[in-house]
Amino acid sequence: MLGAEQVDQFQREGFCSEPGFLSGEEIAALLTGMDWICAGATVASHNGARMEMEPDQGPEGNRVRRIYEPCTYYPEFRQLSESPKLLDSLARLLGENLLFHYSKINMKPPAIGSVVEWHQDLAYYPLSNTDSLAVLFYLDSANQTNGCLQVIPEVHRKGILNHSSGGIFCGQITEPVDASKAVAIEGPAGTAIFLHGMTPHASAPNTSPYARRTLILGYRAADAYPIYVGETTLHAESHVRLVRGEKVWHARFGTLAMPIPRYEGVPKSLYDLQQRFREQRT
Ligand SMILES: O=C(O)CCC(=O)C(=O)O
Repeated sequence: MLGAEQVDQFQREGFCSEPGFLSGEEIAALLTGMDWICAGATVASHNGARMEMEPDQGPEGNRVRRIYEPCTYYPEFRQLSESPKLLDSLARLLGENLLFHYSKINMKPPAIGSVVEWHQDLAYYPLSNTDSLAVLFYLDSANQTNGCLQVIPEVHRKGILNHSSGGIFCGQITEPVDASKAVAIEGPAGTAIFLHGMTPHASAPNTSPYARRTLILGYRAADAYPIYVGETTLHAESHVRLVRGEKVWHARFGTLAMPIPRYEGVPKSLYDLQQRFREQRT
């Protein structure tokens, strides 16, 4: 379970981490599950409702970029999302009434793994308050050559930065970001990073020969209610479930403004939105 120093760091800096959170056995079981999910998938033939392929490969290319919502569809992932050791840590950061929010696996395959541009997660799904976080589990050792997570500390209480251009949500921060303040979070496989939903974060493309598979689970306080922004809200909320404590039948409101993302069509993912913005700029 997270200790007092880590809880303090999370509150002060907007993130903390715990190397060794997952055992070798747990990592091996999750990787076996991922291999099973990805088996046989190619650009030309894959289940687009369950995964997204890396774009820069031919029709027979088999490198997966993202697995969608593993904790909804596959029992070994769901079990982790409800494990007491994880929920005990989350309760220290978000309180005793906890909602599971979403899950994904970013595969960052060797040599091709896509960039993730600077963004704050809460810009994607505005809530009535900011008690929301993601836990990122490194399933491979992660460092700067294979695109470990980078964060900008101590800005998570300052509000949502601009993620739009011409009034349309771009999925990334569109104002200048001071990347000189960024901290790269390197760590061995099994490291868990607890990332506040307002903390700007990014990761570089994977140019190394080593994968950087990362399982990401989102949680929020049970009194953080979603602000309806259209179909994307309904889709996201279909994965939400109470994992600890009780449902809370009032919404708690924070004082920060929550910008409402406006979309052109329904985007497939963060990668899709960020790619559209890169194309728009060139
Ligand atoms: O995979 C990463 O490096 C970051 C993931 C992320 O920020 C996201 O998927 O929202």
